[in-house]
Amino acid sequence: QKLPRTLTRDLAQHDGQTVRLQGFVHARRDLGGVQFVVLRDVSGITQCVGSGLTLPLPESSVEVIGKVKAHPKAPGGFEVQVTEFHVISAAVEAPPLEIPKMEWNVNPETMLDYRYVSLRGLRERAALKVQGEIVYGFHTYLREQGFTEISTPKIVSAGAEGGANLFKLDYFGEQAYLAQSPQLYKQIMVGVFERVYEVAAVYRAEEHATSRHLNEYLSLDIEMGFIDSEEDVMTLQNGLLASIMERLRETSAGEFELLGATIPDVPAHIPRIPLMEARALVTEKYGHQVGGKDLDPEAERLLSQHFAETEGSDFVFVTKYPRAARPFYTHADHNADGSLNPDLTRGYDLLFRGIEITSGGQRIHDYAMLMDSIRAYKMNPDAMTGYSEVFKFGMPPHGGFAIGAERLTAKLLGIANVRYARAFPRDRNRLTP
Ligand code: AMO
Repeated sequence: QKLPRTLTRDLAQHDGQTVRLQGFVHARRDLGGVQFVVLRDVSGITQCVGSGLTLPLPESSVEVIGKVKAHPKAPGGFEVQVTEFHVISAAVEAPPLEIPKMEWNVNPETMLDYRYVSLRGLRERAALKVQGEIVYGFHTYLREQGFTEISTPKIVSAGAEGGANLFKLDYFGEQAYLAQSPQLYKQIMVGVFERVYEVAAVYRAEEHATSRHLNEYLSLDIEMGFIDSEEDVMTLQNGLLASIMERLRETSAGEFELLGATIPDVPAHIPRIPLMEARALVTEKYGHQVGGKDLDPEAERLLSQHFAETEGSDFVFVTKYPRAARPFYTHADHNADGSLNPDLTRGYDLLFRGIEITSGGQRIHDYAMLMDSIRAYKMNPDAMTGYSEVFKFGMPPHGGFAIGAERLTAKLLGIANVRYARAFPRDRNRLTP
């Protein structure tokens, strides 16, 4: 009778017993009379020691049967003394890089060129593991809050976030685009389920190669109806982030330790600051002149530094964006007397450890107001009817947000470039692997 497979992380439960392990040859050393194999499986690595073994090339998959023995210096505190060693699938050549010796920032382009195998590195895979837990936490919390998962088209006839950054494609002779965001569809779906979310890749033909932009990224989107204002959306996001961080504490402590990163505390009430005040603060306190209508990357960094120092928060909501810095669907803010302010919106961003990880806000739900906005933004109303018509049918006040999963993952783990928070990144120069 075959022994059941044991995972390397469970060796402590089998001290003194014979176990059967399967995994990859992470590292190996042949000292003549004795051979060492570091075996890597999904749960970690363990040192196996034997004699008379013919060691296959690194990354071969193997099976080891042997006795578990406490060994304080071995990874995990145990080693396996090999009695049987089988090669399951032999590597046919040495891997193009030494998996155990890879580090972030060491020859990053080479790491990406050989992503199919560099992903096997403990640090590389840790980032993706954490991202998987973030996504799982996103699903779990939102379902608890009455949200329904949706799936919207990624081949679309118009951009949702304005004309820039669109990938064009030929759709049977018609001009089509890859979706920049599920924005317009998730709004429509509020009319169906009231509270919806989507986890899916979106596409941006970003002009520049930066450490924060991908051409394909994972967007964690929500949209919710029957709100009073964008405050309700921020409150939901606050609770969601707290729940996700709680989940990471339960599931991913090892990954954070491996990467030398800490899981942030999410304040019960994440601080908020209106954009105009934020710009002024950065100039007055740090002498940084902010360009454009938004916050530039340096201003985001400084503003985050301010809230980390003064309020101990790694998160800050930047609220009340000017109209000129927001897409057409964004709801105007109200003046004190209840009238609409044409210059300010109910759009917000969320900064985390120095970078924008979210845009969100309240959307226009009134049909006439929406048509005015489409015209004011010089968009073609006839091209928008697949979206705008639904606003004739009782759309409630609603709002939502999107979190860029790679940005959140990278910032959580101290990874310098979002490309390493995606398994197979698409950037300006990269279409493979
Ligand atoms: P926005 O365009 O700000 O808003 O995108 C939302 C979030 O997505 C992430 N992000 C990116 N991540 C990696 N590479 C990129 N090129 C990239 N571009 C954006 C960021 C950003 O905060 N429809 C709105 C969201 C909403 O209001 O619901 C939208 O797409 O983390």
